Amino acid sequence: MVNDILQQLNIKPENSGVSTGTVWLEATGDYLQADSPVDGQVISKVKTASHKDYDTVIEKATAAFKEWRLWPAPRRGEVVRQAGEALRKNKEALGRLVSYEMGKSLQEGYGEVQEMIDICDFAVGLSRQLYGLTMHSERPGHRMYEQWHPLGITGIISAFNFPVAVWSWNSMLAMVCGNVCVWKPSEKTPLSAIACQLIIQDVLRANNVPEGVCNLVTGGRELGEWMAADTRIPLVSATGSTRMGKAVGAAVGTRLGRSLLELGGNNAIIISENADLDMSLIGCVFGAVGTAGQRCTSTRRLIIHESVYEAFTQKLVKAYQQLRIGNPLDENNHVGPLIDKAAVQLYQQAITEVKAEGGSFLVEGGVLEGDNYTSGCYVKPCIAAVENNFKIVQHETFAPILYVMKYKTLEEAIAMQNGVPQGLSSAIMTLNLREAELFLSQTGSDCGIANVNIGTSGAEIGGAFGGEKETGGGRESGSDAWRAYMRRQTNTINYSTHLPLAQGIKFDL
Ligand code: UN1
Repeated sequence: MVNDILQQLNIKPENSGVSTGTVWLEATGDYLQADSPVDGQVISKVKTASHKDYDTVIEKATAAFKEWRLWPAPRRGEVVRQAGEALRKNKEALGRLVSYEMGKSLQEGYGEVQEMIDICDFAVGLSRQLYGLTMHSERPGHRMYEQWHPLGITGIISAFNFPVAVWSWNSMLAMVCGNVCVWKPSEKTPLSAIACQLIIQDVLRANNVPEGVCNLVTGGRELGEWMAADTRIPLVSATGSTRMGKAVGAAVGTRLGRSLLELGGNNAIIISENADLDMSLIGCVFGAVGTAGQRCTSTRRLIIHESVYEAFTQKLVKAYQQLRIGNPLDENNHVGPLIDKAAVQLYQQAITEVKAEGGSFLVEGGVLEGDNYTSGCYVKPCIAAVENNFKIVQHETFAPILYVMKYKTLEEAIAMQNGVPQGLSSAIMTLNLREAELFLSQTGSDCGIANVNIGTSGAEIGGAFGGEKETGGGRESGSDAWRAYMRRQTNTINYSTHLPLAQGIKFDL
């Protein structure tokens, strides 16, 4: 079945990992093995970008920008519209590949491709709405307005957990804005990236899009470092760990480039005494175990009012007992594997640390063994009762470990929710208007995303996506996130016969 998908997507046993959008380059870097955490099989080999290949791509991208920026934005939007159509046609196959290469459930694989389709639609509309403001000048016979111009190359560094959607959020917006893109996907999921490139290359060719508008470079950490330091890349958009983001942000900052950072989360849901507990359960369990806890929006902490703590944790434990862990391509399973054995180790270490700090487990974790789990990447979602100030609780562990804790007053709960270094997503479950509004107010959640009566994960593409503090401050996807991909120019035009100076300054010759 996997071979069918590879064939359908035109992925070979050996692939070049370097493309300029319309042309595949003969890559000259090392080989990367693409394997699956589902069954531990090597899927195929990818030749990565050497420094020379990288340079070639950046040169092509630089040249392509000179032409691409001249295309009217709605015409660029038409290319993106067709990219969306191509993704629609390939949703099933690409969703399956994402599920197999990354390990998320098939439903979530399809959901990820759906996000790509939706962002294409969004970007098409946006291509006619790259609005600037007009201002009233303080001088007679003058007009002031602002325009938004493209920046140049947008570097996109994406993570394994959303191997394709994050690229589309960035690239589809960047492209309608008139930028060209250079994408470095995670070295853990190169095939999903190659598949995307193959899907859109026909669209690019059919529309005579210049070579170098939509580029792919594969490789490891070094490649990311080249991009961060490269003055030819005015904007680097990076998604991943806080450690990676600090390095990228510092390198880009040293050259006063722009970075758009979308880093770790430590997302909490407050379960109020006024919550609908049955409804809350779905949001909490999906948030904690969906994608095996490997979303940056995964629910890591539940802050539960003491009066409903027993009742709600009992519901949770019961729900966890019903979870089916196994091959994510089998739609009967809820939870797939972690991305690799290194992730399994981090999960185990975290459990050890929780115990060492005095936490106790309501649902025990563990690594699964046996015929269905031969890759060694399947773990049990677990729940631990902890204190918010435990060192391990302050840290984002990319695994299905859910921390629960009690609160007495909402002020205390909000302080706990905000009392971590990260600030991505947050939620409150309550039917009480005062509680909900306080949570959303300036004294409430300090996160980029704050929800009422839904969980922390599964944000829609229409809103701006990102968070505060160690999450990095960047916003991607919907709303006016497009502005990050453009430069603003303020224009003042004098159509009078005089040249009056601003601020009433007199300067006569
Ligand atoms: C991520 O985990 O990097 O909100 C992105 C969500 C998805 C995106 C997550 N729409 O869960």
